[in-house]
Amino acid sequence: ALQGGMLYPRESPSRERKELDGLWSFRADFSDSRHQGFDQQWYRRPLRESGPILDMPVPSSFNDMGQDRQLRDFIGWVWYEREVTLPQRWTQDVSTRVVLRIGSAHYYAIVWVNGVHVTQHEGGHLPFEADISKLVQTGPLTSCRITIAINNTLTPHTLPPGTIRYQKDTSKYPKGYFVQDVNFDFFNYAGLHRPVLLYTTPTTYIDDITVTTEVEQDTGLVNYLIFVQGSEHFQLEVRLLDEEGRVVVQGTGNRGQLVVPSAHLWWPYLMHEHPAYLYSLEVKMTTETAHGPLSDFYTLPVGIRTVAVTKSQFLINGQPFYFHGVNKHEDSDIRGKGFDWSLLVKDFNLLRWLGANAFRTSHYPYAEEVMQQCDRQGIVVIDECPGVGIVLPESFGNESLQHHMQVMEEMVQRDKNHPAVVMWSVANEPSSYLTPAGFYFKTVIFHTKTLDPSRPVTFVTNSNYKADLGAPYVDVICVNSYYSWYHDFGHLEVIQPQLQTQFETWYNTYHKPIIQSEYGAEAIPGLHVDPPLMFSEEYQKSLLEQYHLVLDQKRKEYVVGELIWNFADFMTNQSPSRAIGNRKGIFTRQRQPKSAAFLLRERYWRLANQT
Ligand code: BDP
Repeated sequence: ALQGGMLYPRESPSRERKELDGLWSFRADFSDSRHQGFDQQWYRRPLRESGPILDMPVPSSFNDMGQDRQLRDFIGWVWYEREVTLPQRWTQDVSTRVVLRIGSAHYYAIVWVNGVHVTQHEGGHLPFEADISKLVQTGPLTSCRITIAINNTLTPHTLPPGTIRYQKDTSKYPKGYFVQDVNFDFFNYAGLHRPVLLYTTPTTYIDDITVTTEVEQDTGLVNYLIFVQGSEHFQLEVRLLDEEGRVVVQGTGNRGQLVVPSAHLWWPYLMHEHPAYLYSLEVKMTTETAHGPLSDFYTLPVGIRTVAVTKSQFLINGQPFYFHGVNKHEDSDIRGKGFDWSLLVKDFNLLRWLGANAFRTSHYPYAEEVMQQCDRQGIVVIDECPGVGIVLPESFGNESLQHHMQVMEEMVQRDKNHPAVVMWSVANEPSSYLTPAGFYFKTVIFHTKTLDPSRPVTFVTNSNYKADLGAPYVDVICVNSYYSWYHDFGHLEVIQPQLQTQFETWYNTYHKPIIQSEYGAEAIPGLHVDPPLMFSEEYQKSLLEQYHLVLDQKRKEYVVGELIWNFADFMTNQSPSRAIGNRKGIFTRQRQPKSAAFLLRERYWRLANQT
């Protein structure tokens, strides 16, 4: 299992934050060897001394920043660097611990501080940190230089997987030509995609908190487990505060159960007049050191709610929950997959306008700031790991499996305390019919359930119900289908019989609730054709209408959700079937509605008022 916690860095009386977002120095290694940065040790001195540098905003993908096609499609090492001035109290006080935290770096990252290697990390969608106290607390130093080398290359054993394909025939390709092949449908944006920051804790500190909740009649039970690092001897006090700031219950020790009479439950948005109720768990650690007493404070938002799955229902707080929502991507103009507050607020406003009560983090965990917003607004999340495009046989081997389990550990570690997260998804559309897929998914799903026994686990399938070797292990069947889009092009009349068959065959085989986890059609905004033809706004709308007829029948039985593909248009690799990205958004990439958005809006509000 993982060493150490991954609590979101919050300010408190014992903790400070220093955001490192803004302009960093940047250089892509275009050398023939693609390895010049390491050969010349670019981390040893300021990056500008190594050659020409660019300004690069953080957080952002680097790809769309310039007018340079080579940088947009760059594969290999890029270097980021930032000089930081530190407050004296961070560098002089030996009871202060200074931590560098990187929200995400896609895909593989190596980090140096003042030329000294401090950490490395594999995986483009989860945070990692390094304790840099020793480095910044030696000598009269007031500044430090942070260097991060990032490589976006994907291999059959990365998550998501990919393959580098060389073309050596010089009669057809220029010297050194190679491409990155992937089996997923979004552009492999890269860079420092999420906030980078420094934060402090005392040297004895609250390292991790795990909260799970139960409900008995109208009493809420909050189970907590706290890990402290830095000392064996400490006291812990916990207080649970309501939204008015009143203490409702207190406890002591590193584990316990807080009993909350007449608890306000965390309800999904639209399911209750006061949804998304959040308590605050205030944790206080005190210890004695050679220099006197030391305290650490951390406050964690807590939602009291339960999740359960029956043969035909998904229950939140014991009530049947129907997912009516979207699949998203972290994607927008210019910044690519870079986190952006304006985009966050706009997207959540659009979700509410739509009447969406849920989304899936297709196809990788999203920024922590997004998850916090879901907790606050009562938007239910299916939290998906970057297991997308697992289709080649070599991606089902032991090396891939070990890494997949490591990613699940990091993801559960990061997201376990979010009440909005109601289910883990370990993959999207793998070749789950291949022989090794049975053992592979059994192992990953079992591992995830061990890490977090409190939530159901699924993966999203597009295999045939008979051939799927992973389906026996999931709690909820999530199926993607594109009737009258990728099959029987233009024939909307096939949707009803095919969708009906889909639901009945899956249900009769597994007797588990089903979510239509993707369906949709492309529409180029402004293209109008009636009677509807593919790629027109009318076709997208008509296709959804046909799906809805069957969904309305089956949701009375065992279908527990529908998630449109996709919330917004998004960038993909170039191909003859993608006209500047995937156009299955009901909003454009700029977040303007297509006709289908109004149809879904009417539907989602109607569904909300029925439950
Ligand atoms: C599904 C994938 C999704 C694609 C979508 C599509 O899960 O990532 O973008 O199809 O082709 O197969 O639009």
